[in-house]
Amino acid sequence: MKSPTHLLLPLVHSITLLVGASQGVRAQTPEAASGAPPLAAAPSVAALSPHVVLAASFNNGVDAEHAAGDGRLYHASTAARLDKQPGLPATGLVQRLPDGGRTGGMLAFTKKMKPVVFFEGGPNMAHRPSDWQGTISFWLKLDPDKDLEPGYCDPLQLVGQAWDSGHMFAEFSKDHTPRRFRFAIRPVKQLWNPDNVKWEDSPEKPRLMSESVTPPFRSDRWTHVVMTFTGVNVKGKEAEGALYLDGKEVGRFRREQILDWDAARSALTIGVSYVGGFDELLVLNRALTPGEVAALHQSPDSVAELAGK
Ligand SMILES: [Ca+2]
Repeated sequence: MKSPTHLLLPLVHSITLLVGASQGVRAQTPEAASGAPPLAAAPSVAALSPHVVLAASFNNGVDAEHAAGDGRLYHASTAARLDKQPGLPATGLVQRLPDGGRTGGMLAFTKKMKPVVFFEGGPNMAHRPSDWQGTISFWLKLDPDKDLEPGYCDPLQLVGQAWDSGHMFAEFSKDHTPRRFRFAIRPVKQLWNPDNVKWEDSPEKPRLMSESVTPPFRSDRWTHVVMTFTGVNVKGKEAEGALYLDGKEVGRFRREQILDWDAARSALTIGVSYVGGFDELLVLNRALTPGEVAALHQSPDSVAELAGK
């Protein structure tokens, strides 16, 4: 039996196509042109569709609707990911709920836990050993200061075969009230932290991350997170990262970024030490512009619009 949400996905895509077609007609008819909405000038979210490499709505299951590689969601007992199994951990500490998401179903993380939940990396994050760029988009629902347990929390990470090989992450800080929210890219450890300085004390931080000191997360609504990056893995040249919350740019950071990865062992981990709702994950193979991020934020269902093909 098909769920209503399942039926809706192609419908939404069809509407998108019809809107696009009607805009084409409108441009040729004077009476319609006078009533053309200002939206006509905004970047088209549907046009980004060819750039999607991973899309997961969690509406009909935990696996991705669209994936350039293996679209199954996995879990493993530790961050080393040596014993991966499909699906969510049997402990039930993270569950897929059939509704309550930003659209349809969602993942609900109820307690800080040791097992990690992840999609495989490589093609699912359009990994490139040189001049890598991309965009990660997802939605969170929580009150960080009430819901999170002590310690750092990374709702999303891009990791290689080992943490010290370089990584990217979205992070709630651990010692601030309110908790700060960050997007960081850190290259191989010897390049940024050979003396093993604590992260909060690192003089490199401004070049490695952007942060919001008063992020807008709330338990009664969904907040949109977008992280973009360009120029990663280019020797002698600065890469750039950017963080957006609810469609607005928080900040940018620049530094040479060399991540020494075995791409076959890379992963996109979800909900590390996280407690709250997670929904609508999209990964694209290029960095979106601020205008495209704003358009994506306005999309009522970004996964259906971009991956409902
Ligand atoms: Ca959903």
